[in-house]
Amino acid sequence: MLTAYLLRLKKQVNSTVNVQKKDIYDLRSGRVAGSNVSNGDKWSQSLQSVFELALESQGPERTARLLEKLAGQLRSAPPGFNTPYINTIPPEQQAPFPGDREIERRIKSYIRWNAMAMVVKANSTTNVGGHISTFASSATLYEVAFNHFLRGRTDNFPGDIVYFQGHAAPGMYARAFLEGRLDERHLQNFRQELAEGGGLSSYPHPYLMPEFWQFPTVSMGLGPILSLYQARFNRYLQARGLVEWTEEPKLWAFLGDGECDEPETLGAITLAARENLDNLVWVINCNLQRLDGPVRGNGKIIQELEGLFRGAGWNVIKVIWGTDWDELLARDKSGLLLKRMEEAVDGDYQKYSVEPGSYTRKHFFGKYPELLELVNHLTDEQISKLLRGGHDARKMYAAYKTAVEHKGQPTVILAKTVKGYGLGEAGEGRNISHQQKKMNEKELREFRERFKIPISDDVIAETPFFRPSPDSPEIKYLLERRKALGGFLPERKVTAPPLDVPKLDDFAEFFKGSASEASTTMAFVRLISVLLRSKGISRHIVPIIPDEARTFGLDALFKDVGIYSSKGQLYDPVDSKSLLYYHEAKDGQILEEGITETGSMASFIAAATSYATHGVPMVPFYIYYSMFGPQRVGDLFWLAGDIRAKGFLLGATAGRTTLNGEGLQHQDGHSLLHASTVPTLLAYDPAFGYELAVIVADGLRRMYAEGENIFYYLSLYNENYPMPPMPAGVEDGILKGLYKFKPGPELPLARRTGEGGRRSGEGIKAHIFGSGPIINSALKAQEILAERYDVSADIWSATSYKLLRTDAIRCRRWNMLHPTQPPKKSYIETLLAKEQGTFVAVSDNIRSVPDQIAPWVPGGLMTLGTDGFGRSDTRARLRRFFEIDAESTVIATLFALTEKGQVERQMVEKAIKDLGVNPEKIQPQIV
Ligand SMILES: Cc1ncc(C[n+]2csc(CCOP(=O)(O)OP(=O)(O)O)c2C)c(N)n1
Ligand SMILES: [Mg+2]
Repeated sequence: MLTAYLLRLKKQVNSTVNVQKKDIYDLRSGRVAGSNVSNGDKWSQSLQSVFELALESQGPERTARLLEKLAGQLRSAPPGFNTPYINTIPPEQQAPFPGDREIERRIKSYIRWNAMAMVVKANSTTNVGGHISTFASSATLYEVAFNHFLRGRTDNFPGDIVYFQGHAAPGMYARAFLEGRLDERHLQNFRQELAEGGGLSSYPHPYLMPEFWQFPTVSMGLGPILSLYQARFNRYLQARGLVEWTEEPKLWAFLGDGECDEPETLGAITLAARENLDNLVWVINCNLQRLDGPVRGNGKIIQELEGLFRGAGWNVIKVIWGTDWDELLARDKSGLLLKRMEEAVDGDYQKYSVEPGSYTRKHFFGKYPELLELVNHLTDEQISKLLRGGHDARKMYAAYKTAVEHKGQPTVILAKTVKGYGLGEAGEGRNISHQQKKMNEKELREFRERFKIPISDDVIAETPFFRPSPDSPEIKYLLERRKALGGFLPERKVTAPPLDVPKLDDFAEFFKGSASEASTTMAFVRLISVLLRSKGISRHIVPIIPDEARTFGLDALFKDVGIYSSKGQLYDPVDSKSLLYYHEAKDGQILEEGITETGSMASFIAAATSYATHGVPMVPFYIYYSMFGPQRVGDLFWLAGDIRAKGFLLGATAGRTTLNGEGLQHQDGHSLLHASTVPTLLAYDPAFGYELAVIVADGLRRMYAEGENIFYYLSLYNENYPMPPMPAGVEDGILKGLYKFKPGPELPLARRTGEGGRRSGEGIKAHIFGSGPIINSALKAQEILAERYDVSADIWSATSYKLLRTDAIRCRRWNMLHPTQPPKKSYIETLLAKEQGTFVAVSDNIRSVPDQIAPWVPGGLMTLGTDGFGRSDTRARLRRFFEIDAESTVIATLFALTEKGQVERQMVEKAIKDLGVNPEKIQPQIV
């Protein structure tokens, strides 16, 4: 049947034009050559009539199947979404290059040289590392963008948002050097930030270079996913009327082809198509190599990516071949050149970039005699210099122009390059290219010749930096281009005004407490609704949820502030009649991300940096299952610190025993420890609603009124208990991490003496630190200790072990470095100095969380925690299992007292029996 169709097709088509395979490729790729326009038209008409014929006789379904089969046969690649292995933009449709190619080439060469010199120099005297080959392959991608597309910030334009490939950082520094923004000393100190006078950070780190870098990228995959959610966040800000732009900024993400193996890179690309993010352009530097070797030696990374992106709904522009190939392709009437291009795999192409032209002649063109003839007029040298698309400014310009003008879809540009381009034997196309950091004198000379750098023989071995004088045509041109495009990039400027944050009094309702039982999650839901009504900041609040609103009781917000949807709500929700219906709106305030903690973190980061990116401070509250926080997306937590994020992360359903029933994969007892590792993250574990309110109020003040570059992590729990009123004067302690919540009873001196009891004549004192809902274990233990064992235990609420620890470390360090001056005392030391007795901490987290402060607790700290895997069971049984319930806390306190000699060991044994604890029960932790 298919053959019959093809025959009919051929007959039809032959009646209008002469069928050639290349024409089929042209049609397939949408290429309609200028000179072939009429041919193309005829082709199109002919195919149209065949199509109509088929429809008429076979019906739509059968026709669709036949066409699909036919299309599959025409593709040499496996069925999918591929076009032929040629440039997407045919030469006739290529926008002319508007710049001065010669000057731009020279500028690019100087940047290449300085980027290389920076790394070589640093590694001649140190071992600090650096990369030459990434930027060497992408210099043209960046230079065309810098000279013609990337727009800087002006008074009425926020600037394009650009994610630079981390390993290409030397190129960005080298450009800033020519621009006069960095001087020789900076370049000299590349990767030597602690050198005198400062240096340059290895990669884009806003924390380290806050006036230069905006977006950290070097952990592969994070730049790409940030860019997706940032592009959507830009639309969110617009839709909510928080920004007004005469022109919309574009987002550009430059990334590596190897980086596309990261699930973070490709895992969320459908979002951009679904949201019609035509403000987004990805430029993938397809140098066919990653660190160890080829990305897809046996296949073609460009084709693989094309299929994926097209399938995901993106506009794909392939820039594979440089201008030199246009003429060869035009002369290739048989389609054989294209066939050969499609046959060769990336491993072959890598080899062609390493071997001399004679090799390519023999092995690439030589496979078919007709192709050898096609390049007869070229010398081996000329063949070796046939450019790949990503090294051709004209091709890249045309691609960028098409990309920025494209409407309705995001665009990805797949640019084929050579890794280590220009390094010659020092690394061009070699598998060792990524790690190359040194060049010998011969290699330096060759590099200099190839790029015509005016550096003389007598100094070349020192790899001096080269910067033409400020009135040279190159510098003038470069500065004029940046001026025309609005200013320099990258550049980070913070212009956000402070926010009118609510005062502590505005949270008065939380300080009164409530007799009815509530969880800290419920307290948070109440708190966010207060904030959403607080005039000064309500519009700036961004609630972010990964499909868990109902779990946390946040679905109440759906109706009130709406879920952001660029399309509004095109349907009548099934629950439209209910009070809390699923309400999507174009100006919705909630970001309901679906089941993606990675995407939600990317949204959090976009909102948390809006103060710097857009000059509009936003206050994200991202609430999620705490187990799927730093454990799942820890690298993004780390990045949030680097990027100077501000906002609140709320790890809900926290606690290895408080989240009962769910078991090992859900019950979190360690995210507080993870969170404690991020330097700018304040990690809190509040027990009561008023603590939560005090912490959030102070956080708002510090971040949004005082402008501090910090962010917050708070554990939230789902256990209900009465929320007590706030004791007087505890605000400072809440914020610093520890305060006395409930003093123990005044006990008479020993009532019992002798065997099995306490030692006579001593008032026995203990202190129990509790946090989160486990403070209730401590409170109950307080009663048992007093009633049954005559021990008076003070109960403390430990809101932040991390903050207590960092403060203590700070003081001790100062004392060490100022040994003869009066020593400073940390908060915890001062607080506990007055206290007698033994100290115990009980937590729903692993012991390492409270252990953080052990060195500063007088007489040491006995810690109880939830080390080990969780189990699904009831809270009571789980707490006994992990030995953090009231009874276990009593036993631990008594035991701690025996270590001080205040209680006889028999008393502990008795308590174990009295309280029904099995001393032979299994220990939860396993190794
Ligand atoms: C998450 C992560 N894993 C590993 C690395 C180490 N690494 C740095 S560069 C690189 C290879 C990059 O290859 P590609 O993305 O193709 O970049 P290019 O070829 O342009 O240098 C690797 C594995 C990293 N930076 N981040
Ligand atoms: Mg690569």
